[in-house]
Amino acid sequence: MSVSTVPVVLSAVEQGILTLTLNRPEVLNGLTDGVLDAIATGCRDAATDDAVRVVVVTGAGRGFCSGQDLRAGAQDGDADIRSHLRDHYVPMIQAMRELQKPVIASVNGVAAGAGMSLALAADFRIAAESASFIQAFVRIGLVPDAGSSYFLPRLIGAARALEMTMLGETLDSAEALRIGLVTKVVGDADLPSATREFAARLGRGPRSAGLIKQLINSSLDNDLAAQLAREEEAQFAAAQSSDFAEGIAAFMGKRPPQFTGS
Ligand code: LHQ
Repeated sequence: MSVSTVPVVLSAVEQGILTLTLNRPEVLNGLTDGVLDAIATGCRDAATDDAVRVVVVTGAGRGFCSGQDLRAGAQDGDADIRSHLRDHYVPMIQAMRELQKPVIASVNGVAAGAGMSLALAADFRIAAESASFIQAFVRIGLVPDAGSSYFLPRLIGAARALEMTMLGETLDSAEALRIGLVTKVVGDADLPSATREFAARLGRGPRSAGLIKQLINSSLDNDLAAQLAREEEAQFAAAQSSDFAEGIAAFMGKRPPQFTGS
């Protein structure tokens, strides 16, 4: 038996942007434990790495991510879906959400099942024209997992979320843009440069950007009183940052600020 040494997720940092590329193109980047753990680790490491200001997740080849690798599951004889979700899917989704830095899904092709969940857990989705989105779970008799049932109604409303998850139909990128599922759609060849440009803009942001991510995400689960308390906490933290001092100095000096993310 030969063991492949090709990494299932490629990792590269360039100009403050950490790009995690799912690298199983022969199965449209189907998810294995190794892939899930590598994304989780990449996001956790990014939290403490000052060289990383933004994380991009994308796929090698013509697919973004086809969801759980259905063949790997069968091979492993992995009947315990609950521990599989708890031990590998949940940590990945939480690492992406808890990271106080922006995460962009650069959706280069089909995002199906938990592959769509992965895209939804990102803070922004930039899609190639040929990208598509499928809540494929129902097609094989399953329910949405890896956060799809949480993110989808919040992004597109309950009625549309029900339609997508119960019918399992394919949504093309134009329709995804129309209903607000993606930030922008670009030509296939332009996806890497459009992603870089968007990531670079976010990467020039201040320390408060990470706190803003937390605030907006918590607002969907909190009442007004709880959210006002969160704002107070976050504003206190932002006011301690050197980027706030820089923001004020730049305003007074009538010059653009140079934020460092600290
Ligand atoms: C694949 C896959 C794949 C393996 C394409 N696995 N090989 C589930 C269970 C347990 C625990 C946790 O959570 C979950 C959550 C889930 O994610 S359930 C949903 C799993 N995903 C799916 O059901 C999607 C399955 N794939 C498809 O429906 C199609 O491949 C899509 C619509 C994504 C793309 O269709 P096409 O563009 O026509 O490509 P293709 O079907 O020809 O696929 C290309 C190759 O990739 C092919 O292999 P082959 O050897 O024939 O060239 C596929 O078998 C393989 N592949 N998805 N998930």
